Order: sequence, then C-alpha cells, then structure tokens
Amino acid sequence: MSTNTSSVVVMGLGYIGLPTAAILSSKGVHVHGVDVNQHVIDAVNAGTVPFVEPDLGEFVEQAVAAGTLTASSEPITAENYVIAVPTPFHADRTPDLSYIQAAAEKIAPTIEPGALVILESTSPPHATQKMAQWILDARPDLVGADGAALIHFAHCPERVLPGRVMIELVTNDRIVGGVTPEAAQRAKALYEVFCEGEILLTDDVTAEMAKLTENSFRDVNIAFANELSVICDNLGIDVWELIELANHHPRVNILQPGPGVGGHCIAVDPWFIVAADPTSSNLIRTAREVNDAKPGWVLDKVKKAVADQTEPVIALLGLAFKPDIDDLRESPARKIAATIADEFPHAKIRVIEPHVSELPKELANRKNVELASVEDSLENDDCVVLLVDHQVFKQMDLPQHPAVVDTRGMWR
Ligand code: SAJ
Repeated sequence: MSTNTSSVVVMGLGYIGLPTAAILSSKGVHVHGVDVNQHVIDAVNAGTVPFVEPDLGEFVEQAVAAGTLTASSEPITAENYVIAVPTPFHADRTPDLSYIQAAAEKIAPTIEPGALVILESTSPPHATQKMAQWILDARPDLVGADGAALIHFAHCPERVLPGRVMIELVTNDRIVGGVTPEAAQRAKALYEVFCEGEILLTDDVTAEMAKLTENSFRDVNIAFANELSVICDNLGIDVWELIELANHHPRVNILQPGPGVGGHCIAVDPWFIVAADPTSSNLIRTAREVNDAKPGWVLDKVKKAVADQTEPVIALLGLAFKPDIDDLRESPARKIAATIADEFPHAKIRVIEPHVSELPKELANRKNVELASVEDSLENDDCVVLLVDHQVFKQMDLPQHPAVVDTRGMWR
C-alpha cells in the first residue's frame, strides 16, 4: 500500500460515508469516521450499524474489532479526507451546501500539507472548488508562495444503489474528478484500494455533472413512463402491456410508471442542473414536474373510486420509496398516504407496510390511520391502492370486491 492511502477521515457516517469507511478499513486502512449524531458514533464504536444495508454490519463489526475503524464527533489528522454529507435543496430548489461547508471548516484545522480532500456528496457544478476555497480561507498557510494550494482536492461521486451498496462499491466503475491531474491520480490510488471497477479520470466539474446527469437520465426516462401512464389511462389502454410491447423494439427500453419518484437522489439531483442553468434545462425541469405531479393523479383516482361513500375503508399497500426496502425517505407512497389521511377524515385508512413496525410520525398520530397486517383480507376494504410492488404483495390475489388503484401494474 502506498504511504498516501494508509489513513482516511470520513466526514458523515450515513448511507454512503459509513459503507465507504467500512470497506476502506476492511482493507487495513485506518479510518476515523466523524458524525454530528452521537447515536451514530456510539453504534459504530460498538461495531453495529444504525440503519439497514445488507452485509454492512459484518464489515463494521470486523473493522471495529480489528481496530481499523473508529468514530467520534471530531476529525483527526489524516492523509485523506472524504466528505460524504447530505446536499439537500432550499425551498426554492437551489442546492444547500451548508453541510459541506461545515464539514470543510471542521477538517481545516487538522489538515497537513500534501493531504487529499475528496468530496463524495452529490454536488452542483463547482461545489468542489467552493469546498477547496472554504478550507483555504480557514488555512491560508496551505497556499504556497506561487498561489497554488499545498493540498489536493477531488470530486468522486458515489453511484451505489441502496440495498446493494457493499457489492456496488466494489464492482461499479468510479468517476474521479481532480481539481488538478495530480489530485485525480491521488484519489485514484485511494479508490483502487477497494474498487475493482474501472476508475475513470476527469476534472472536478465534469465529475460533478456526470453524477447529476446519471440521475437526471433516469428521472427523465421515468417521467416518460409516468406521462404515458396518464395518457393511456385517458385513452383506455393498458400502459404496462403497451410498454412491454414497445420494449420488444431493439432500441426502445421504457422504464416503469409508478406513483411518483422517491428517494433522496433522483428526485433531487436534477434540480441542481436546473439551478445551474435554468434557461437551458427545460426538459429536465419538466420531467421533475411530471414525476412530482403523479402522487396528485393517484389521489384523484382514489377520490373517484370512493366518491359515493362517506366513511370508506381504504387499504394502502406500501410506504417505502421503492420495492423491498424499509427506506421511507422522500417516498411518494408516504406522501400519498398523508394526503389521503387529510382528504378523508372520516375514512378508515389501513396502511400495509410489512417492512416497518410503526407508522411514520405524520401518520401515527392520525385517528383515521392504522398500520395493518399483510395477512388481513382486502375484501372488506372499499378501495385498495397498490403503491409499492414489494415481493410480499405479489403473492396476493387481485381483490374482487373493492375498487382497485394499482399504480405499479401488479394486478393487471
Ligand atoms: N422508479 C420508477 N420506475 C422505474 C424505476 C424507478 O418509478 O422504472 C422509481 C422508484 O420506485 C423510486 C425512484 O424511482 O421511487 C428511484 O429509484 P431507483 O431504483 O431508480 O434509484 P435510487 O434512488 O435507489 O438510486 C439511484 C441510482 N441511480 C441510477 O440508477 C442512475 C443509484 O445508482 C445512485 O447511486 C443513487 O440514485 C444515488 O445515490 O444517487
């Protein structure tokens, strides 16, 4: 191992930072993880994981036992720093870089000349250079007499799929964007410690844009499927049969419609491109709007289905943002459930989500909402709304008595 890859500080022990810390430390790198949440720090130091991700627990347990992974609220001096903190957007959908700034300012006092700072958080164009400036503003001694920084900066976006993170961290190709070519080479050496995919070198701004482009590509293509689903519903055509047929064309590959697009990436990242160039990003903005409008369309379907009832019983199948996970963040199903609870105060709303043991707080305190079992019959409901196509739902038969709103084409 090169001397430059023996120590890493990871800022942010979330869905990306902790797996990255764990995989690096499994290769013998000394990793110190930093988080603002004491519960996360305690969990990691105890060799446990504060959220569900297959195989991550074993990696963390072994690394902590081997002494290569530690966690605290404060960074230490290391050869490499990886920043993996959230990048949400403001109310006006412009990117909020405050977590990156806070992490940059926190590591600044510990950095020694020659260190490499990598931004992994999904970021708008030029965020890596802003991060570099925040660090250098705090540490003017890290700027040489010729005006060049004495440390290196790179952007290396993650592209792992939740649920497959420990596999994809190793097997996915990786884009490495250096603010300088030397920074890119340094970052490549670090990712080579665990990544078996191709490591593709570019500059920092292209790397930032590549990540946003990947998720926007998917968003635009899901929007196409969602728009088709609305058109087909108006025209009395089964959209899932239509897509299946069209996808037999050798150059057509349409994605699946659903109740909207959830998660913390695909529904967010396209807005960073829109914010960077509002006048030229009409297609990307429109795709976002099409996908964001889909939960409202589902609500209208439910309203029509129970229009003649004053106290309907409505079953909602699924709350997660996609099938077979327990992650409810930014879930369109969850948004739809909350809106139905608002719109039908006299209804009985039975939420069936086998991956959670309690309802999220905005549903838990409603008198008209209960968490129901997947074992219960659906035949006594007035309306059944299929929101997530979890495997467990696929074993259920199409209910005969209730009206059905099937947003995933599971019962077609
Ligand atoms: N969805 C559809 N129809 C489809 C596919 C997905 O409605 O045909 C919906 C899902 O139900 C979900 C949303 O889209 O609500 C997003 O799900 P996803 O599986 O497409 O993606 P994520 O958010 O779990 O992960 C994505 C991945 N990006 C791409 O596939 C380009 C992943 O590789 C990224 O690392 C991740 O975003 C990220 O962190 O950016």
